Amino acid sequence: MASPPTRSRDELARARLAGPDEGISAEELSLAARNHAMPMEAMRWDLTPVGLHYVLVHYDIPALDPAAWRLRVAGLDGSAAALSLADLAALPRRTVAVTMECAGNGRALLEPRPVSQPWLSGAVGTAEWTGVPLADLLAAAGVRPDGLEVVFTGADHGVERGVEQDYARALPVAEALRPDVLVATEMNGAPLPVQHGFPARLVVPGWYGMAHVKWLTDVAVVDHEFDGFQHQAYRLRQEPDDEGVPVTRILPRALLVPPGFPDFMTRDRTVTAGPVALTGRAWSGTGEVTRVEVSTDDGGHWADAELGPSTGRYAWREFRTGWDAEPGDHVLLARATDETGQVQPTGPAWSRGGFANNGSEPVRVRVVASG
Ligand SMILES: Nc1nc2c(c(=O)[nH]1)N[C@H]1C(S)=C(S)[C@@H](COP(=O)(O)O)O[C@H]1N2
Ligand SMILES: [Mo]
Repeated sequence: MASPPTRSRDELARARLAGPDEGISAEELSLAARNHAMPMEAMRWDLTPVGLHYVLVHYDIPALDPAAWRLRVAGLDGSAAALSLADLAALPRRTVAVTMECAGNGRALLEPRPVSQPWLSGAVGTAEWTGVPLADLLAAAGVRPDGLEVVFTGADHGVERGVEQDYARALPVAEALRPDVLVATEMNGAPLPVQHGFPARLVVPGWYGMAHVKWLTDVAVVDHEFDGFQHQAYRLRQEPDDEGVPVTRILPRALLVPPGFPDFMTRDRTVTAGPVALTGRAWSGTGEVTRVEVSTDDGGHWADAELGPSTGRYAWREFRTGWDAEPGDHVLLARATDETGQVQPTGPAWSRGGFANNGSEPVRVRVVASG
C-alpha cells in the first residue's frame, strides 16, 4: 500500500476528528475490543494483576520463537552484535516498578474526539519489569553509544494511515542510557506475556507507553533525529498544520478507586450515607507526586488527601481521604501535583491526536440513606 503522493507522511500521521454528532464507529469499537483498558477497581492494587494491565497493540501480536529470537544491536562505527535470550540472562539484571500509561488515555472523553483507539481513563497499569539496563547491554555487545539517538524496532508490522511500517521509536542517547531504561524479559517475576512483548521489550520509566517498544528485535545507534511514523504521530498539536511538540513524559494524574458499587450500564456508583474512605493512586513521569487533592462536589472545594509511602519513583502512589457522604448526587474528582509544580487540570486537555489528556476523571456517586 503506497501513500498518495500528494500527502506527506507527516500529514498522514495526523488523526481525523469525529464530527459533532458522530458516535463511536465499528472500527473504533474493534480497536477498543482488542486493546483493553484496566478496570477502574484495579486501582486498588499497587501492582496491577497482570491480566488487568491495559494492552495496546497497533498491528498483530507476533508469535516469536524464543530459541530463534535475537536482539540485533548496531553502532555508528559499524559495530554489531546479535544477542540471544541466554546472552541477556547472563547479564546483570534490574527490576523497576513502573506505571505505564498510553499517551491516548482519555482520548474518547475529548470533544471533538480524535478518531483512534477510543480510551476512557483506564489505559494505565503498574508492573515490576525485570531486565538488562540498555547501557549494560550496549557495552556487552561492544556497541558504543556515540550518536544522537537510539532507534528501537519491534517485530510487528502493519499499515497505519496508508504508511506500511515496522513499529519503531527512538530515544535521545542520554535518555536511553539512564540506568533504569531496561530491555525487559519479565513482568512481575514471570516471562513477559505475549501481549506485553514476549520475549523482550523496552521499558522507559516515566515515558508514555509508545516509547516502550514491545517484541524488540533491533537496537541501532544513529547520528540523526529519527522521524519515523510513530514519531510524527505522537506530537501535541492544536491545528493540523502545527509542527507540534513530541509526546514524551507522563503528566501528573490521580485516579480514584470507585467507591461503593456500580450500575451495570452507566458505571455510576451507589454508596451508603456516612463516613466513606476514598482511596486512589497518583503518578507522574515528570517528578515525584507531592500532593493529591480530592473534591466531592465536582470541583467546588478541594481537600488534601494523605499520601501513602512511595513505591518507586516511577510507580503510582496511594492516597486516601475521608468523606462524610450525605444523601444526594455527587461528583468526585482527584487531582495530582508533582515536585515540578505541575498541577493536573480538572478539565480535559485537548490536542489534535488526543494525547496526554490528564484531565480529572469525574466519578458520579449516588449517596443513599442507610437502613
Ligand atoms: N512493537 C510495539 N511496541 C509497542 C506498541 C506496538 O503496537 N508495537 N504499542 C505501544 C503503545 S502505544 C503502548 S501504550 C504500549 C502498551 O504497552 P502494554 O500493551 O504492555 O500495556 O506499548 C507500546 N509499544
Ligand atoms: Mo499508547
